[in-house]
Amino acid sequence: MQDPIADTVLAFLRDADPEAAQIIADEADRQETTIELIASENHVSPAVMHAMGTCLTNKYAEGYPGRRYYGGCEHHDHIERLAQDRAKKLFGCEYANVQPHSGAQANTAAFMAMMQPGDTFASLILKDGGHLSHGMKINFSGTFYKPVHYPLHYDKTHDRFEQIDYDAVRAVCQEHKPKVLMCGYSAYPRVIDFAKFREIADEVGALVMADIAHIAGLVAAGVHPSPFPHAHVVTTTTHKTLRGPRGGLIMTNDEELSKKINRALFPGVQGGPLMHIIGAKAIAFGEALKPEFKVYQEQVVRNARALAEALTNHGYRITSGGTDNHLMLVDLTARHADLTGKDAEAWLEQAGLITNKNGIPDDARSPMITSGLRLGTPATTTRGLIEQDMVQIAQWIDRVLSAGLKGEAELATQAATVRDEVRELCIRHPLANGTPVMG
Ligand code: DSN
Repeated sequence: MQDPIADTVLAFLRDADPEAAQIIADEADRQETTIELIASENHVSPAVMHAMGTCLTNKYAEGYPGRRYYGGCEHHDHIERLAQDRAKKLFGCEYANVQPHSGAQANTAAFMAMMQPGDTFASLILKDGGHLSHGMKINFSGTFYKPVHYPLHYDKTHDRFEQIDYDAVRAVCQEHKPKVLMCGYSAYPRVIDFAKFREIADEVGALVMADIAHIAGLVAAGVHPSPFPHAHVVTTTTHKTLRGPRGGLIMTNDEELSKKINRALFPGVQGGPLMHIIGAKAIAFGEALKPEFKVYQEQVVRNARALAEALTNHGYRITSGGTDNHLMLVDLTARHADLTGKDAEAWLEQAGLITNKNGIPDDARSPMITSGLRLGTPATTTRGLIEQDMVQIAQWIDRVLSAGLKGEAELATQAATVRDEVRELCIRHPLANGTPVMG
């Protein structure tokens, strides 16, 4: 790890608590020597990493800057305002709440600000690329509110096959008259037409909520269209493409909604904010405002395209025919009818390629098995990998999966060989703990 502070921290922890230190060291080694292809993960910079380990964690700061329930919050007010100001500049909006502990908590507060329990909202169902907080039955969103779902286009002959079908969105909204129309997804590889969502919402008197957790970094860099000014409320996580600490963020241009959001989040959903995380958010937003961040995000998208194309050349099918953003869904059954996401995830992990199984649209298999893999390029790009490396990764993926289909012995041999090659690539592209080495 090219981060002397991390090494010093680990040495200190070895003295303080060798047992915990060893687990952390093992995880650092895992991250250093494997290729991270999970679309929602990234490697933060040393500055973001170490801000999380500062004295900001020692303080209760319930409330908001200038209106706290505890004394001694002067510096916490400053850091929270800094994070708010940078978030507003980054996304071009008027109000930002930087306190959500996570994207799901951000969504909970956004729902409470816009709806009463029992109200109807429209969203994409989890199995088609949505999120559990977009209406899953056992989640708060499906328990306390009434979700109705718009489908993807399932007609293979349609030019929007496996993409958002805006006519279907309109039909669902006209039938159910939702209070909120949600867009923004966890496994959707195409550009989202926020203006179209607003047009449909206006027709039925709904508010638009955009959950840009996955594409926030692309949006911040101008590599994906912005949900502003179309969405009434925008939620996101801060740790995916945005490459900040694990956490959430809520934004709006509407003053009344901003007051409702603030009340909903605290005291409605959360107590004391995680001020060390808010400090790290301020630093991450500062990094994202720099020109290098745009260069990084452009490479993320180029890498995703290169990986999708290379996998297609190996006989895999990329759902919707490709990707416009940082992720893709790979239909494994196009390569071999018996391939499942569950096996592929496990086999690839043996070779040091970290992925997650994921349902594909209209998947016949259960979420614990799946016919697909979700792959993303934010973390590999942070590591400094480029298009030619994506071609290599696609070849590794195919070698491992082809061997797995032949049997355990073939898999063990091939996975071990690929594991060595992966390790060698990782050594050539060490993690600077988030400092990207472009090109
Ligand atoms: N669990 C996240 C993901 O992997 O996409 C969504 O919150």
